[in-house]
Amino acid sequence: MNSGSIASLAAATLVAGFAMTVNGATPGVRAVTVAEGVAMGWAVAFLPGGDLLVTERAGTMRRIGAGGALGKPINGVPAVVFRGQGGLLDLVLDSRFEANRTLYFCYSAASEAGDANSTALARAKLSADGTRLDSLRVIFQQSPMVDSRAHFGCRIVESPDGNLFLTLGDRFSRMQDAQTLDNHHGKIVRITKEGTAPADNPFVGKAGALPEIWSLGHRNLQGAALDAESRLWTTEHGAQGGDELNQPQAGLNYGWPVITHGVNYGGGKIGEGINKKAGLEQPVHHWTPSIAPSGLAVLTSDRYSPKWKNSIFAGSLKFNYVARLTIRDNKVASVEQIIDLGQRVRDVRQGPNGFLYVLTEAPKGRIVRLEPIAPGG
Ligand SMILES: [Ca+2]
Repeated sequence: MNSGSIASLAAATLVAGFAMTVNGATPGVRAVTVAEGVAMGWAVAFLPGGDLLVTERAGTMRRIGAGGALGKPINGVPAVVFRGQGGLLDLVLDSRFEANRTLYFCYSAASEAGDANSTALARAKLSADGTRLDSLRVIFQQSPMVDSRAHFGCRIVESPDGNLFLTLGDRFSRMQDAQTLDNHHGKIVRITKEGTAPADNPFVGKAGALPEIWSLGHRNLQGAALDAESRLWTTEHGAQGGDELNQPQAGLNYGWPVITHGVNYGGGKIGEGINKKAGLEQPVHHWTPSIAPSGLAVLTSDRYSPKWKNSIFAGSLKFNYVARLTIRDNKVASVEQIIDLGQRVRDVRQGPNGFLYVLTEAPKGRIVRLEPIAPGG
């Protein structure tokens, strides 16, 4: 027997191992470190061939090669507002990256005068040698810009129709804006890869409404992912309590700050202190107390227990764990904490190989791959 078939046999044994889950208990996972030393990382993306790209909030984007070595900062990243919660934030590759080398990233960008800022979405091409960004173009800028250090939102998702969803926070000081359509605060927008509003967006043609808006009434969304049926799921931070999982649909209002399951920091009700109202959507799930969710993935692979397939995985900044949620009839049927990483969890993604990857946020953060532990193994 050659070593290749021994490896195959070992892999087959591992698969058989976790398929034989005892008494229906959830098999555990272990965190295998892929890279360490990522400084306040925000997002991780997967290049063809197995390398990773990572963003660091201070404004650097790096390639991580086999063996976990962090590359030098990639040239051509625009200046970011590295202040408060701002900086270089999300990053995704175009679905046809292999052919077009295109990627999208979002960040907090300053106004020309430097007195205000907002979330910008840029498109660029990664050079063939991976050392620089070419053909950079800002395709969207959240409006209006305000002087705020907080609530940039900033998760990007490409849907199969080729449009991009971008989540946008309420900027903290402008929470009431989340209820009106004349601005991008507290919104999810849906745009083409050129930054224009698709003709079938819900508020196209409505007087006074910005045509990019997909949904409204959000606070600060830092998790977004599509499920196997290409439906968008998002998580957002509440105030004190009231973090939410939503499945945002075209034109609907998710309530902030009129309704919330949270309260102000230190106590005290928000607005009228109500958590439901006709015409405003309830979250699919809310966390009270807050977990501070960031990073979201819907598992579509068969790498783990069959029970995990189609589960939603959300990172917790506050408690350093990844939460697994199962959905039945569009309601959360179960929630569990699957792993404690000892550092704030900023991003959770499914890699092209089907494994879940987690990025922790720390001065020396890590990227880990979650691997199933075979019972007894
Ligand atoms: Ca809500």
